[in-house]
Amino acid sequence: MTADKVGAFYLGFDLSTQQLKCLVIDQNLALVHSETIGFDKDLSHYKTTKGVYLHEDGTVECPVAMWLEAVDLVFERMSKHKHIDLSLVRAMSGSCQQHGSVYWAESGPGLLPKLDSKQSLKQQLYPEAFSRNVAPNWQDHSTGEECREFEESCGGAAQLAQVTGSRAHHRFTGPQIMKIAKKEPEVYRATSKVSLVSSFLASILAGEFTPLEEADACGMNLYNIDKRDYDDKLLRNVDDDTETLRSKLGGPPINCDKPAPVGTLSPYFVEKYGLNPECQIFPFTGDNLATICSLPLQPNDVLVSLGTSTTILLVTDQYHPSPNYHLFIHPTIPRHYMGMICYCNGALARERIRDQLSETHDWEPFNAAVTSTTLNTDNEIACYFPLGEIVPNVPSSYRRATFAKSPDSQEVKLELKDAFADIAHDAKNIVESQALSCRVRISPLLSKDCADPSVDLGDSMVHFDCDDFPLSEYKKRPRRAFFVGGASKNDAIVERFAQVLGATDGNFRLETPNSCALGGCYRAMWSHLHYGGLTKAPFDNFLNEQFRWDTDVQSLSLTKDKEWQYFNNKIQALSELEKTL
Ligand code: XUL
Repeated sequence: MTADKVGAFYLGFDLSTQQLKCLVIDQNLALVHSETIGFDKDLSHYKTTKGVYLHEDGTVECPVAMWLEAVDLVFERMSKHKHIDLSLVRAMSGSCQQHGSVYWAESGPGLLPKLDSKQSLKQQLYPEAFSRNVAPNWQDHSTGEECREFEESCGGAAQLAQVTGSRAHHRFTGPQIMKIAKKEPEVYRATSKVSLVSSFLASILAGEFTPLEEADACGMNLYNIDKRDYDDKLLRNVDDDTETLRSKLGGPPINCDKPAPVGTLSPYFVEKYGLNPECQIFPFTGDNLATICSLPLQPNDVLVSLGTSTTILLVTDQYHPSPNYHLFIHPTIPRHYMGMICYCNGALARERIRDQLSETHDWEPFNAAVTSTTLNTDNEIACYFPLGEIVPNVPSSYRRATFAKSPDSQEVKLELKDAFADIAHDAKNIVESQALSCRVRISPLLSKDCADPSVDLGDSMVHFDCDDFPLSEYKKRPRRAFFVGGASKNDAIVERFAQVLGATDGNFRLETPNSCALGGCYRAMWSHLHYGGLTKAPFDNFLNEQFRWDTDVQSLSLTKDKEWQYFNNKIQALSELEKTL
């Protein structure tokens, strides 16, 4: 495509909870090398458990020095491999655990440009550069009080979600900094700058303090997405002196609309590990945001992760926030957002029903029920939440019902049941209702032109979460659906999900062991080429063209219109059923 691509490497990091990973790709997006530092194993002297320290009061944190050691170690190991010439690395970017925060002392940022390659990062930065030795981790649960104050200051959960894209969450960085300002005032005073984990790693690599990246900054409950600026009302929860706090946050975040490097690689790494002094460092982002950059996801495409829990990531131009899910500014597509819908109940709930059908935990009877064309569940609807659910936000509950539409009105009448005719009905219903719940939450996040003109759903009002919409809102269909995670290997489950969601342009299945770091590689490569004028293609078009469709994804059968339409009839019933929870 360009001369620049000859012999080029791009690095993508993933600083996650349990490990630091670094992937090397070449100019054809082929994976050349992968290096992983496992925190518990490779840096066992920090005595972390799965990368963190867990405290009884719900505090969960990570030692910052461990991350510094990991960065040196990953380069040290990579520099020993003959097949990767690190001097060919043109650009780096990456992904980090979201919401975590690193606290720099007054002298910290000033030490970064002066690092001596004869010593280690830890020797030179730790502890002097930091006002706090540990970084709050996203699993922290200790900020209930702070979350309440954040929501009250804004008029409630829905209002906070409207401003920042999310309601208050324990792990979000605003409540976390607020807790430190309140409970450790001397630490807060001694803090000159706060980084997110993503901007911390970018700062280390660039050898200078780097502001927060805008997409990741949406995970703080502090950033006003509409105004694209920190929200003073929210900042005041942490510090009445909002100017001081803005300065601690390093000024305005890095705008994601156009790719620009935060700097070139620090001389420390150039001298120590033989990298190129012109290697560009592009902004790092959060892991979920990097995951959507690892796939050729275009607006109105959805990624369905069928893991222990079900998570949906999607690309949208619709800013339609909800207290039940998250919206972030998209890290690489201007004027777009990433929607993230996290369900608690996924595989576990399905497995309970599987085990009622098979003592040996065999999926066969379950799958046979899910794909059965003779098992009649047409007038059945059910919810299976062995764990409290986030979407809808309800305690642990089970509901089963049959429903009927009254002939003279559009109303749907439910009759609650203790059980269906047999457990096979539950198998079919759980997969369908999990998928239908996704469908109705995705709809308001799809562009208006995703509405299927061939169906008429009528205009009866339906309610989900904070939304009251006419049924016609749910005529929308995503463009493409990508399935990942353990249960995506189960044909029966994934096919049924695909039918309920009704993507118009294709269903795909793929494995994503490296998605976060790979998203970093792709962002580094595209940003480098775009910034250098070597491609004009927007990120999503670039990746669609370059993506290794032949090897990296499996195409599944296209959903037939009729298969999708079958579920139109169950939308009102699900809405009515959720009202009973
Ligand atoms: C997202 C979240 C987790 C972490 C995991 O809001 O908290 O997915 O990002 O690293």
